[in-house]
Amino acid sequence: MKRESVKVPELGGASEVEVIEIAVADGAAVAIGQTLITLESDKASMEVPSPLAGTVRGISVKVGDRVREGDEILVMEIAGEAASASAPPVTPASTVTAAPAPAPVAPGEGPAPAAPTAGGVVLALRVPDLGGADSVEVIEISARAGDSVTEGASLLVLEGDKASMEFPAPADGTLLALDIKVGDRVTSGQKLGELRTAAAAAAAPVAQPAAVVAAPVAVADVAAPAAAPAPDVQATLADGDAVAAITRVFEKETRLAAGRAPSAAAAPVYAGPAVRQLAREIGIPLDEVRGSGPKGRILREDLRSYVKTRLAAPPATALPTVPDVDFAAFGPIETVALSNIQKATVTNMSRSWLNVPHVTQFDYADVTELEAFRDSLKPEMEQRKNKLTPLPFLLLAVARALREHPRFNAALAPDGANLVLKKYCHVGIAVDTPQGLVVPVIRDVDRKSVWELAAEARELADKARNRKLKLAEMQGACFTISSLGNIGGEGFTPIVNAPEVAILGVSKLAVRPVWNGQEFLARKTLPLSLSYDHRVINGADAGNFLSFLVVVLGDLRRLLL
Ligand code: CAO
Repeated sequence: MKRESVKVPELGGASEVEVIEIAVADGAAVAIGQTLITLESDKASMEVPSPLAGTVRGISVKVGDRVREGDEILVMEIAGEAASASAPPVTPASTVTAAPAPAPVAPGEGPAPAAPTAGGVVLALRVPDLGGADSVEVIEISARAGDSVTEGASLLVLEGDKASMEFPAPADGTLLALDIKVGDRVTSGQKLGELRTAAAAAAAPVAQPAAVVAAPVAVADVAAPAAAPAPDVQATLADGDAVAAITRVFEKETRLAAGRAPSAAAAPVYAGPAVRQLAREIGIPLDEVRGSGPKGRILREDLRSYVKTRLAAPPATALPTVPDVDFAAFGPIETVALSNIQKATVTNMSRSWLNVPHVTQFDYADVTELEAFRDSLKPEMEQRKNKLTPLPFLLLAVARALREHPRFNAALAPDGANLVLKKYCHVGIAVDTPQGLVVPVIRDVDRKSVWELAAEARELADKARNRKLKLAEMQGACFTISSLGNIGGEGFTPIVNAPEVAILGVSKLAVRPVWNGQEFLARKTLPLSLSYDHRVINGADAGNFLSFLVVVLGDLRRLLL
């Protein structure tokens, strides 16, 4: 194992810069080229890539430190062959290349001179020397043809693999054309557009931008008068090697998302190349991110917070939320925590209600004969110590109805293209408990006697109230019965327990007048309400299913057929 000290590279003229971001942690494994820290001067920032592959063993700087060329950034531990192979490049291989000496454009080079205009001269805007990179990508465009721009205002941002640079307007004037779009790759010297300088600017040479070190400036071909050499400042954007170019993206930059019209109201965005690249990869519009770094600079953490907040927020298509009312403003209140079951009910009911198009069908079953039969069984109930309420009869009738109407014993496949038909018959019964609503499931209802069903319903209901139900005893239902018969009411609209497709609501049995064609008879009638998923079940199906139940409950002998 060998330890190497990684130092601040040449700063291209700046004497002292601030550490604004530390991108690695002590103990972290880093690869060659991976960003270690970001440095920032008054107007530029620079990422310092690692010249070595190894493990960080002690970081010598902290955010806010001001450092100079040669100051130690961190110590790196390099394993085995890598250590000897790396032949201590104590100073990172990365350097910052200062702007080379201006190379005036010779008269006659570039586009044909245009006639002087009353408004000034026409400058051809060209991609500067890319310092060896074949091409760079246009990642932002901040102005469009027709815009009045001031000297130094960002027109667009170019980015290579490791650095980005702003392309500022070389003079005050009007942008005549910008013949590129976000995503285009451009090469050194490529013409990007034209700018007509303001009258005052035309008279004097185009002012040189106040680039700190390597701020790129368009190679401006002065179209007219051709005799005067065009002011020409080239910058280097090193790309694809270990050089990290200074970027001017921190200067007053009006950043606009791709395709959006420039707006005077757009806020400046301050972010380093790595943050910009990450933002672009994830699709985060940087102008929506609040920067928490120095001078409002956007850090990686800010991107994380932005994503977290967006994930937590309801989607744009979400239903309007119920207003959050301060009830205490209207009188005394007490807030009671929901049980886990009640919280699950909140979710389940919302899910079913929002996903299932509900329709509810109502009818009355004449259960006069059933009740007489049930009465006649009272001695046997006592003997068996097993009480028969209407519920086990309803379970039997439902099992038969499900067999006769298989679409009710089904589930809509998540793709919405298939119906899963179930060949078993498990029925859930809604049980009210102090902790909330629970739905235990009686399995194979079609294979059990009314005595077995009564006993099992009671046992499951007791378990539910005593919180003894196992998860398996609440799973696998094909259909649910929700009975409010012992409580009251003439009818209600139960919510389908999705992915089941129907639920039977049972209300209070009562003696009601029934017209038999000649006279009203006093009959014991049971109100039934069948809610169903209208995606799967048609109204006619539901009418048939409920009529079948009514007929069977009216004459239990039909269960034999
Ligand atoms: N009409 C009139 N009386 C009825 C009736 C009906 N539809 N259904 C039951 N009853 C009677 C029973 O016969 C019994 O009377 P007796 O004590 O005189 O014999 C009494 O009401 C109580 O019955 P029960 O509730 O003990 O038994 P059950 O089989 O009807 O119900 C169960 C079992 C688990 C459904 C029930 O205990 C329960 O929890 N009910 C609450 C239902 C509920 O919360 N539903 C949720 C609706 S929200 O979707």
